[in-house]
Amino acid sequence: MARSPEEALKATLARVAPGTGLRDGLERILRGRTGALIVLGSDRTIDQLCSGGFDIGIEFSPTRLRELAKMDGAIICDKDANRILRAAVQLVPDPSIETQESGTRHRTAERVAIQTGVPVISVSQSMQIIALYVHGLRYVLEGSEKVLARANQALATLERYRSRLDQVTSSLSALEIEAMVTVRDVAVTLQRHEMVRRISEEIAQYVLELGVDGRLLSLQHDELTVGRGPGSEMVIRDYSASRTSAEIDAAVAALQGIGPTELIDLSRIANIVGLTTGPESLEAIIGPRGYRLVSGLKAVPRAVADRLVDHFGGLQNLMAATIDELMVVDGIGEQRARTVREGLSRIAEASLLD
Ligand code: 3AT
Ligand code: 3AT
Ligand code: MN
Repeated sequence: MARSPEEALKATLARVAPGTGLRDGLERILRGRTGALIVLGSDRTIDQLCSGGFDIGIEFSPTRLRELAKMDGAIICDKDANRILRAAVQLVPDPSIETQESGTRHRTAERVAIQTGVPVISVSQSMQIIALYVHGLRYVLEGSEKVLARANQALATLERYRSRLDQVTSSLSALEIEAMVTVRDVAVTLQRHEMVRRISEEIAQYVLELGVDGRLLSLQHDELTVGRGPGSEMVIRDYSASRTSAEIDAAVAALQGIGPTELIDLSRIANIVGLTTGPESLEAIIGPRGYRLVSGLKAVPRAVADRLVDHFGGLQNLMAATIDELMVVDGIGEQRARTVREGLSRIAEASLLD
């Protein structure tokens, strides 16, 4: 299970979120002004860095953690913080590992996390902060009020981004019906999809970090994400030179991986998802295959929708198809052909009205 450092950090954030016993213990230590160095997990790599201390092997409790933190040295818990395994341990990580920290506690925390991949928590006595070290990442925990303030800003941003995405999406649909889509229109739609995805991801992390304090935020976030149409994948399938599902996945991943400055650059987006191969104009007209619009038709299963699009090789042909022509496609009987015909007409009318 090779998780990325970012995913491992998220898992650790969830483990120390408000409402957990571990967070309660950390807050007690902070209030008691003693400081602590806590290792979240015990395996051979950790054992090799441990010197001295006492084997304890008791069930975890916040008050026990706080009492043990009064001693010098580190506390070793199991990875879910269900048990406290050792206390007053001196950790001896590889001193050649680079660390940005000063102070023996924080240097040790960072080095142990990098060397073993096991998360380490430091509670600083002098600075009064709780920091997580996960692989090479450092994350300072903040009080729920501060996190909520940022989360609420992100929520407002998501709302604005979503309504802009809805606008460009319905304008794309209208242009598709009229066969007047340019590379620019597609790139803008993908850009907006990605902006929504990013801010939504950020909120999901706040929800995780807030634990029990994030319940309302979580509901508000859900409300802004349910009933969302298909994501960027459908747009890419409609327009990209990439065709196989592995290629489509790669294009989606490439879009999700680009930096914030590249995301402003429409030509770059067009290029990275395979809309164009060179510096062709953003104003070039391109036609959709039709996956996105057809996926909006009710009563047409995904596999049948795909066959339909593949058979007609473009939205315009599909729009022009008669009932008899539709019925040639495997999985389309007369009933379904009528439904498709009516559905497509409705989409056409709706987008002309917009
Ligand atoms: P006291 O009797 O409390 O003074 P101690 O052996 O209990 O000594 P602590 O763990 O309380 O020692 O550490 C006290 C400070 O000593 C913390 C740190 O600033 C310094 N210190 C400990 N070990 C090292 C080290 N290997 N290198 C540099 N400074 C160290
Ligand atoms: P504060 O911000 O003062 O809490 P610091 O990085 O300045 O942290 P200190 O040198 O003051 O750290 O050491 C404080 C305590 O941290 C001393 C000891 O209980 C613990 N500590 C430091 N290094 C280690 C280590 N290698 N293993 C176990 N405990 C350590
Ligand atoms: Mn200190």
